[in-house]
Formats: sequence, C-alpha cells, structure tokens
Amino acid sequence: MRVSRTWSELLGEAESPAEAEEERRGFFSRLRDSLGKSRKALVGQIAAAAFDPGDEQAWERLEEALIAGDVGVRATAELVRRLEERVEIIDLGQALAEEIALMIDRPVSFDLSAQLSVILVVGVNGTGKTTTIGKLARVLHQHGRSVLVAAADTYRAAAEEQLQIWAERASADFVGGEKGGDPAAVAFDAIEAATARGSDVVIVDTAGRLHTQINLMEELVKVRRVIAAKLEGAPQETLLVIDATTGQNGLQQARLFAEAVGVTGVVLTKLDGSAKGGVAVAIAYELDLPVKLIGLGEQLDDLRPFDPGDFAQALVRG
Ligand SMILES: Nc1nc2c(ncn2[C@@H]2O[C@H](COP(=O)(O)OP(=O)(O)OP(=O)(O)O)[C@@H](O)[C@H]2O)c(=O)[nH]1
Ligand SMILES: [Mg+2]
Repeated sequence: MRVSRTWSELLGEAESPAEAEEERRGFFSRLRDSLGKSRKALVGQIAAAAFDPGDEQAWERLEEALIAGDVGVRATAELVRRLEERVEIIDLGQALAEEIALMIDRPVSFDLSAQLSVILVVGVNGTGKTTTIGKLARVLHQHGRSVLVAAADTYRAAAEEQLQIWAERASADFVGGEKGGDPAAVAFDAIEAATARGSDVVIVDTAGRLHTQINLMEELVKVRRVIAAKLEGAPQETLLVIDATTGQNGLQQARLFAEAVGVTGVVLTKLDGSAKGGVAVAIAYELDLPVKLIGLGEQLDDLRPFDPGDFAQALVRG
C-alpha cells in the first residue's frame, strides 16, 4: 500500500525523491497519534478478539464500532457487505483498512492550471477556514505560485486582520473590504487586483455560517456567482472546511454546502486533537466528495494532502 501523497503530486508537479521521502517520514505516525477517538473505537473492537466471520455478534460489534467512529450508517453497511464477500479474513484490521481505502479513494488533484485560479473557502463557524488559507497560501508560495488572499469575511473587523497576518506569514498579497460590506464585492475586487498584478491564485476567505442558515447560504451562492461571472472557469476549487471533532454533523454540513455552492473538496481540520476522523469515510462514500487536505495543528506547516491508504491504516490499525 502506498504511504503518503505529497504536495508535488497533488499539484501535478515533478518531485525530487528526497522531497517525497522527507514528506512521508514522520507523517504516518503523526496521523496515527491524531486520530484519537475513532482509532480507539475501531482498534479496541478489532483487537478485542480474533474475528470469527461465522459469529453474528462479532459482525454486530464491528458495525457498532464503525458507527461509533463516525463512519456513518450507509458507509458502515457497505463496508460490512464488502467484508462479508471476502472468502476469508485472516486479519480483520488489514481487511478493513483495505476496504476503507478503496471506498474513499477519489482522484484528487488541485486544478490550478488556469492563468488565474480561484479557490473559494467555505464552512461553518470556527472550523479553521482562515487558518487553512494561511497554510495553503504558504504551500502554494513554496511551490512557486504567487498568491493573493481575499478577506470576504466582512462580518468581523478582526477577521480581516487575522487573514492579513496569515498573508504576511505566507508571503501572499492581501485584499480586504469594508466591515459590513458586500463579501461578493471583495471577491470581485480581489480577482481584479490579481489580474492586474499577474497573480496565479486567489484564495477567498468567507465568514463562517451554519449550513442551516438560509440567508447566509444565499449570500455564499452570490459570492460564488460573482466569481464565476468575473472570471471564466472560476472558482476552480471550492473547499469546504470541516472540523473533524464535530463528528457526524460534518456529513450534514458537507451535504448542504455541496448543494448550495458545488464543493469540489473537503479539508478536514483538527485531526491533531481527539478527533473522530471516521466522518471522512462517510463524506467520501455517501456524498462522493473527495477529502483533499487535512489539518494537523495550528502552525503554518500543519496542512497535508489527504491520502486514503494512510488515513485508513491510521483509522483502523492505530
Ligand atoms: N488544533 C488545531 N486547531 C486548528 C486547526 N485549524 C484551525 N485551528 C484553530 O481553530 C480555531 C479557529 O480557526 P479559524 O481559522 O479562525 O477558523 P474559521 O473557520 O476561519 O473561523 P470563522 O471565520 O470564525 O468562521 C483557531 O484557534 C485555530 O488556531 C487544526 O488543524 N488543528
Ligand atoms: Mg475565519
């Protein structure tokens, strides 16, 4: 099984073997350390006893463990179905990790090939949007892209300041707006400024909102519409940031944001806490949405490409 996806791979670039090895080393153990609750739930279950496929209760215990780990009812049913189809299961943990990896693997790339690409970042309050933008801007800068970040979160004055600080750390340009102003206008201005400067990527930060707040979701639809009208093919990426510690609610967030603004990928943050990463399986399987990035902390280099094989191993085998 492959180990870890690298940034170069995600961005469709050639990578040096040394760079790849450097990125891989240490990542897996860190991810394992991060997947707190889910890991214990699944591993505890699997380690409890040798798995006997003829034992009805063993299957029930496995189902319960998967659901407790936020894998979701439908994805759990599908996993169990796939495992039941296997002729024999010598190592349940290994079999489960393989099936999870297959189930959540999606072709993942960041399409930033346009002359100017726009990444729209959306999500519920406090999930880590602004932090993720800072980290992502930094990675893109390191990979030779000139980045401009746009503070289309006009609700809080502090939001703009926060993004501006991240922009400085990431060597990105910054465009803000007036407090209480129209977020779509900020996105518009940012694309105009980026075009004038010859930037490669615009990343648009938006205010946090609940997926159930209809007016605020409408506002987001407008931001997206204005971006699309201003620049053909944009936004190339619409990333939904989900806090992994929210568990199953993440699935509902993903469903409603995807319906409203056409999410192209999920960023699963806070996997360094006692996060329940199993929701990634539910999102990928039920909504056919790729998880593209994971957040493993609050620092600038704590963002990583999501790798299904690694993730499944860490989730199941601990
Ligand atoms: N441990 C940990 N903390 C994170 C991670 N990502 C973000 N945070 C923290 O989560 C908190 C909220 O992050 P923000 O980036 O401000 O979240 P936001 O989605 O922009 O919030 P709003 O704009 O208010 O909706 C901050 O304290 C971040 O440092 C992560 O991967 N791990
Ligand atoms: Mg924010």
